[in-house]
Amino acid sequence: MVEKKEVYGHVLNIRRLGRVGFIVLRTFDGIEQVTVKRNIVGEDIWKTFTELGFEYFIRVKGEYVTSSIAKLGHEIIAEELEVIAPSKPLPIDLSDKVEAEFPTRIKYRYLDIRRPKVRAIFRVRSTLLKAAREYFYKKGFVELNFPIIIATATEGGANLFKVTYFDKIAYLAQSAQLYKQSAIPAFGKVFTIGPSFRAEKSRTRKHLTEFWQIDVEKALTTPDELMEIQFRLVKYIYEKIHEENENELKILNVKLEVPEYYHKLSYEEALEVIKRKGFDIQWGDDFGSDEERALCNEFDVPFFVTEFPEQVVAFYYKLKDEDPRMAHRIDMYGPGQYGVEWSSGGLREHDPKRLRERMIAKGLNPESFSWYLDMFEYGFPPHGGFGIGVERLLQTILQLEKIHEAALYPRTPDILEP
Ligand code: AMO
Repeated sequence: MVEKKEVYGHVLNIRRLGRVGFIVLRTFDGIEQVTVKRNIVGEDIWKTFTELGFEYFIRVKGEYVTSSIAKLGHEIIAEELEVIAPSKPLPIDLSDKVEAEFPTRIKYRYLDIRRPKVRAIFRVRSTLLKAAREYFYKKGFVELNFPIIIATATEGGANLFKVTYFDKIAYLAQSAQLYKQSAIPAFGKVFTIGPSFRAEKSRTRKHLTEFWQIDVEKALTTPDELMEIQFRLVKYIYEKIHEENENELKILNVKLEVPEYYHKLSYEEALEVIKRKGFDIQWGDDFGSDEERALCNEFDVPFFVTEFPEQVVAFYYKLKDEDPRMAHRIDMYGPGQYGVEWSSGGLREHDPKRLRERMIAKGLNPESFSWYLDMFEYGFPPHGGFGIGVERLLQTILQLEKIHEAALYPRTPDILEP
């Protein structure tokens, strides 16, 4: 029996050889090849074919046949062809053959996202988010949503975007930190996937001013458990992408290796590695971008750095009882050339008196955090958590040179539109 197929899609490529035409059509979920034969379609449809341009949105119907010439192994021999929506001439090439310069691609991002490569990145991002949700639901975590417009800093005083809030000043949340903690007495284990905003003029391969975090908080936890949860989560995400995005990984030329184990090193051990690589870094410094790059290049599986000096951690981290110079902060890193810091997290201080002291020591005004400090006065369980940067994780998984590629509409100090 002859199989007929009807498809809708955008014209990605057109070629004509005498009385035969070829269209590569980008459908919403793949690519189709169409052959138009003048003797089959007749004069009117042939004319429509000859007038087609790139990105015309068309409907095609015809016989669906296997073909030894067609790249995909099958093609549609058109019997009907209809233009649903024509397109202006394109300002950028959408075929993945000639990639426009980055600023031009961003200027026309609403067209750029139609490219197979870009589309593949966001299909993988969608799998990543779905897998993260699945993982936490299976483990009994409650998904919550926290406010984006807030009255105080969550990560310290700098890097805040101000918002006019009627007759007050409000800020865009730097993270869900204070709010995810506030949910601990009610739920015990929670997560949220939401946006974070940082007014940082960092023009690097790994900074955005708006990015998404997978934010997690759990009562009665330990540093080992936090590392285990993160590693299992990341492994699950890799596995799901491996299972569900074979086609996208092929388009992006990425060979995905699901990590089977992780490494763990102390802050001091990490310093040694960085120093060995020729960097002049002192105890008490946080890792700069180049130092972090050197560190990631040492590993081929994800790794954690544990226990950071007090001066480089936010006020809400718990200090070690036995050595208050050190805090229970744990960062997770992606390995290799595309490796970056994936997450920060750790145990939290839940003694309001000590929290108040930490705030003052870090130049914050405890009065601005009065509800946060007060909540710890009502039977607050010990707890900890972490926040994973979605774009950072995707950057490593898909071997993206710049984090900007992992955001549909990236926001940086230079990019506000579209
Ligand atoms: P931190 O500020 O380290 O910690 O952020 C957590 C993770 O978010 C990602 N990230 C970024 N991604 C892109 N652009 C940026 N400018 C940017 N800044 C951070 C990184 C980073 O590891 N509240 C804590 C987390 C916690 O302790 O639970 C926090 O926000 O992947």
